[in-house]
Amino acid sequence: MLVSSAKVKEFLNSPIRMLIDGEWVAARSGQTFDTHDPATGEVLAAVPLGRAEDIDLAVAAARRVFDAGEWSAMRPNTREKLIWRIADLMDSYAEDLGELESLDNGKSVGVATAVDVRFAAECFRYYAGWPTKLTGTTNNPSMLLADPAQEFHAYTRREPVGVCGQIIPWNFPILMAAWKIAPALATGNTVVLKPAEQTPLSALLLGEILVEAGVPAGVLNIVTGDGEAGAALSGHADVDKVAFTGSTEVGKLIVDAARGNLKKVSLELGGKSPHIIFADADIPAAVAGTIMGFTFNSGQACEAGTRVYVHADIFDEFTGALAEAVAQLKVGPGSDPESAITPLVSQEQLDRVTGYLEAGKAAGARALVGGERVGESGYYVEPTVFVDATPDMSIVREEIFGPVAVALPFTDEDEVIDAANDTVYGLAAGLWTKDLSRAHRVAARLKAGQVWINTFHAFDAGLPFGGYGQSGWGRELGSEALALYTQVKAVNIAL
Ligand code: TXE
Repeated sequence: MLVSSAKVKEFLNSPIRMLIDGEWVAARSGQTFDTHDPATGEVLAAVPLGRAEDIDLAVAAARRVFDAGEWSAMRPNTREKLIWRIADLMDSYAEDLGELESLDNGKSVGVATAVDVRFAAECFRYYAGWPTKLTGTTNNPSMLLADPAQEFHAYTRREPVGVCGQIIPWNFPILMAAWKIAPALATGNTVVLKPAEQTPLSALLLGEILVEAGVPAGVLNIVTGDGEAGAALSGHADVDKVAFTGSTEVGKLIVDAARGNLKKVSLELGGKSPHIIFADADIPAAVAGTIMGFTFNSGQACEAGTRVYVHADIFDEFTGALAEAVAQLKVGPGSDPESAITPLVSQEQLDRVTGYLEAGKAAGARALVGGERVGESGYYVEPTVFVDATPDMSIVREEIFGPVAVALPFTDEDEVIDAANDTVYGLAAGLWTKDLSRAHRVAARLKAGQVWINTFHAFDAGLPFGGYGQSGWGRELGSEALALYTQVKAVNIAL
């Protein structure tokens, strides 16, 4: 394994530690687990295996600091400068963070640096603006039961929720950490973050950056570990809110675990997003957008556009051009700038995706391009487009989380809207057309938290993201995320 960043070399050559109450510590049990390089399957590092006892310590620290008001009562403009400093430090360490992300997750170094790390820094910068802008309202209550002569003055305050447990996945490790930490800190909460066991490293380097920026001890705690640590965090009686990104299956477990103290829950779960190509679309642009839609991050994106509905009049032309372009995509390691399709994150994910490829073929679908694993080492699969599929097949209904799409023909607008909405999910949708009226008409009828028109995967820190249906609860990013991390208090004074 070749590492060019001196910072990453030093990080990997030192014992990996978790961040609890401002200290870099091993797990209480002393146990570790291995994280792997997806390009080769080699062990990258041994990481502390945090368990319930470590979560307890982290929650106690976050609680103490929250209750002391050390963070929430900090002047908003001081908090703003501090969060902005995190973003600046991320920019200055972008290449180190990008390389570490690529090593741990498998994604391309260039993409990790230019997209994941940059967007993560932008997320901190966006939320740095909010502490100085959090306001309540003044109200004019009627108070029908009170003495008509009595006057009142009422107003609302926006207050932090408290200790936030945040559990994140492995597909965009540093970005998901930023989406969670930035709004929580901007609104005065304290945090216990549990990164995914496949990709725990970049969150720890981000933790170092927050410490360097001057975030006080105990405000951000990071406990590495697997689902056991996640379960301990989501079930913890002293955690006020849990934010989760991951599978719909685990999302339901989080809801169950949160019952004990009725902690607030926000969830960003799976998807099976429709991507609709109308007959009047700019075909070369739509082909490129479709490829981006299902292959970005090797398809390991919850919003991936994997159900490609193509108007029957252009179906053969479009899928022919799509297959030709997909066949040109280079499959290779994240360290090679030419690689368009990098390895999947783990052996488990490789097995899951190849299982779907086999299920698709067995059900009678045909791989127009791709359809196989690549090589014997590393977790690579070919980018794949299925045709001849029917709506009941697992490749049409279930989230595959690999570079796999299925193309299905349609003939009219109502029919394709019904097909697009025929899913338990509702995270995102895309459509390609030059007809402005149709674009808005269809966008309004798609049951998805995010609709892209003539583009796909276009994110902005100021635009809310989240799902309809079983894609989740609540919206991250934008001003909407403030609602996840604040409570509103009404204060009413008899004058
Ligand atoms: O996810 P898990 P997995 C989908 C995608 C993928 C599938 C499985 O389809 O193929 O999920 O991936 C923690 N209590 N997405 O198994 O298990 C776990 O440690 C609390 C979509 O990796 O949901 C990790 O930190 N936490 C998705 C996090 O949950 C628990 C991104 C996510 O892991 C837990 C990832 C428990 N009982 C996968 N069990 C998206 N929405 O982007 C595990 N965890």
